[in-house]
Parts: sequence; C-alpha cells; structure tokens
Amino acid sequence: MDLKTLRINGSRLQGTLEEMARIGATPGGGVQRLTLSDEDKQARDLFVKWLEELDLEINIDEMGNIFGRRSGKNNSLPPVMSGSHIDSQPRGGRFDGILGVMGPLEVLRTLHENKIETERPIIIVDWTNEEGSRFAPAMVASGVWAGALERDWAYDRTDINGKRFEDELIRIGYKKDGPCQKFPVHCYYEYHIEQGPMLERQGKIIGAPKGILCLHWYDIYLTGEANQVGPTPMEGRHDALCAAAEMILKVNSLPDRMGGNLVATVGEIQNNPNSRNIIPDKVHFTVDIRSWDDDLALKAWDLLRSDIETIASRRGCPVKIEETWRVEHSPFDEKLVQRILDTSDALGYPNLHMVSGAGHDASYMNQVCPTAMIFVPSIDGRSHVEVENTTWEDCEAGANVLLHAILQSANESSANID
Ligand code: HGY
Ligand code: MN
Ligand code: MN
Repeated sequence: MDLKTLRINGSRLQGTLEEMARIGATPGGGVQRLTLSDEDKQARDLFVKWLEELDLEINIDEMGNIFGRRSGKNNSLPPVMSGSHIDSQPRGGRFDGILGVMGPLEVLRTLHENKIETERPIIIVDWTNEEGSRFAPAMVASGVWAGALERDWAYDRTDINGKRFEDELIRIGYKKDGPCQKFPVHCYYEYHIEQGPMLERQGKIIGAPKGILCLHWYDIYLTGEANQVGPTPMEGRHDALCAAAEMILKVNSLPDRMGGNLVATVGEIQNNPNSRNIIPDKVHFTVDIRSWDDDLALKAWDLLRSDIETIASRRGCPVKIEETWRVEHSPFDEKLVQRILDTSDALGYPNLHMVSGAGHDASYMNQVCPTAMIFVPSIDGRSHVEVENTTWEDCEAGANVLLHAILQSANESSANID
C-alpha cells in the first residue's frame, strides 16, 4: 500500500477520547483524574486493556509509567517513542495529556489493522504524574526515568492530606518492578493540545514548538501570630495572610520588573486557621516562574526572594522558602521539528513554528533523545479548565501528522534523523 495515503480513523480516536472523558467527568464538562487517584487507576486499567488488544508487550515500571511496545522488523534498533499523560488537573480538561496518549494509540491501531511493519519498534507511554497538581513537582515520573530526579525523593512527596506518592502508587496497584531507568530511544514525539491562543488566533491547525520554557517552582511558608480579630489592635499584628498578599503582588509584577519574556504566577494558597475572626498565622503559597531564558528566570527569583525576605521581616512573619523544582528550557531537535512542519505541509495542514509555555514530559525526553511535539488548537486558548476544547477535525489532523512522523522515524535505519 502507498503509505502516503494512510490516515488514522478519526471517529475511533474521538470514541477513545469520549470514553476516557467519562472517567472522572465533572459536572462542568471537564475531568478530574488526579494523579494516583481512583479515577487515574480506572483510566490506566482501560488504557492497559486497549494495549493488550493490540498484542503489545506491556511494561509498567516502579514509578507506574506504562509502556506498550510494538515489534519492528529489526528489534535491535532503538524504538520510536510517543506518549504523554492520563492524569489531569483538578476540574481540568478532556484533552490535555490524554490526547497525547490516545493519539499514538490510534496510530498503533491504524498500523495494526493495516498490518504495516516498521523497521524499528514503536513504544507508546503513559507517564505518571505529569501535572504535579496533587504531588508536586510536575513531570516527576518522566524526570525519574530520564535520570533527572531521584526515585525515592519522588516516592516521599506528599499531597495536601499528607498521603505519600509511593503509598498511593501501591494502593492503585501500579507500583511494579520494572526499573524506572532510561533506555536508548531513537526519537520521541508528544502530541498535545496547544494550551494557548496562538494557533487559533493565526488560523493554523498544527503547531510545532521549537521547545518548552523553563519551569521553576517554589513553595513559601509564612508564620504569623493568630489572635482574636476584635480586640487585637492593627498596630503590631503579625498577619501571615497580609504578608502573603504583599508577596503575591511582587510575583505578579516580576515580569514587568524583569523586562523580559517571563511569566510568574501564584496558583495555590492555603491559609490557616482560615476563620473569619482569627488573624491568620500559617500561610503556604506556590510560585511558578517560566521563561525561554533560564538565567532571566533565575535572576527573577533572586529579586523575588529578597522581596519576600524583606516583607517577612518587616511584618514579623518568619518565612521558610523551598526551591522545589527546576527544569531548564528545552530546545527540541531542529530536524525533528522540521519533520513535523514538512509532514503538516504534505498533509495540507496550515502550521506554525512556536514555543510551548506549558510544561510537558517532552522536557525530560529532550534530555535523552531527539524530541519534538505536535500541537492542535485549544478553542479560545483555554486549557486546565473544564471548558477546554479542541475540534474533532483538529484532533484527527494532529494524529495524522503523528502517524506520518512516526512512520518516517520508525523506517529510518540510520541512528541520525534523516
Ligand atoms: O505546568 C504545566 O505546564 C503542565 O501542565 N504540567
Ligand atoms: Mn499536559
Ligand atoms: Mn497540563
């Protein structure tokens, strides 16, 4: 058969995405499949069942990463790999992550039913805990696999209720024996929604990011002095929430003060005792700083850190700062990115060379092998929300690009990307 005419089955891809969206479905039309939750387990079990139907060799490792391997004609060659994450944000969307797992699944189903053999083996992967919302940081399991993070450090991470990562992994039955260690991979493709407004604004269907911003995460813990709000004079209070409020505005003004392309956000806060008639004495909040320029992000943190220390001492609220996680910016393999653009052109999909502001497991895969991503538009640029949406036509288009990028890579015998 002329492989050029091969296309994925768009309605079957839609069916798998709709079936996955029913797992952890939220009233607002999104999903909640927090890492290592019962919903994550349910979706993983379904994914494994679908892999079994394709006679793939299934391996699950000690971080719960799920690999499905399709043999090639020459199994001594390093495989082509493609995957993403099944876990979601709280009240997240029906496409973030899962499209990057259902997309390669649809590719493998298409190759399977057309009995197409490739030179190289192909591996599909679901990475545990990409989101980092329940257990910080993000991309922790691809980070351990890539050798960038320590497994036991990840195992000891706890959620807001003090539950340990490892215990939850065991509870859902996905802590297996396979070592979470990198092995040779020819190249890695990750298919994702674009999580921004660029593609839609420019009327493009396919995005090919040149890479991913650096992500730096910090945790700030403030201690004040609780007291009755009525009789306690304003003068001399040690109000941890007011200290946090001043600091949060310093985070928000950081990009302007740094004058560069940088984003800085406080997304999570806990305030205790959180009673309207007690002055707060314990506050925790998170800081997320991202930039294409790692040094700019580090300089921004230096400035913010001194802001935090100044405010904390002026308000008499001792502060504990945790430098929780940093992953450098990830410039992808230019030839592989070009392959995405050329394949999109060949398939007639308008495309855009861009940057990814969202983090992905591809950040760590980029430290192991040539890596590239395929984006399709998020309607109104919205993601990490229940209204996250992408048209089925665009989902199909992106999966066709993924199909042909994987075919090209899986049929190149030389170690170099042609
Ligand atoms: O934080 C991110 O950008 C990703 O969704 N984990
Ligand atoms: Mn994602
Ligand atoms: Mn996400």
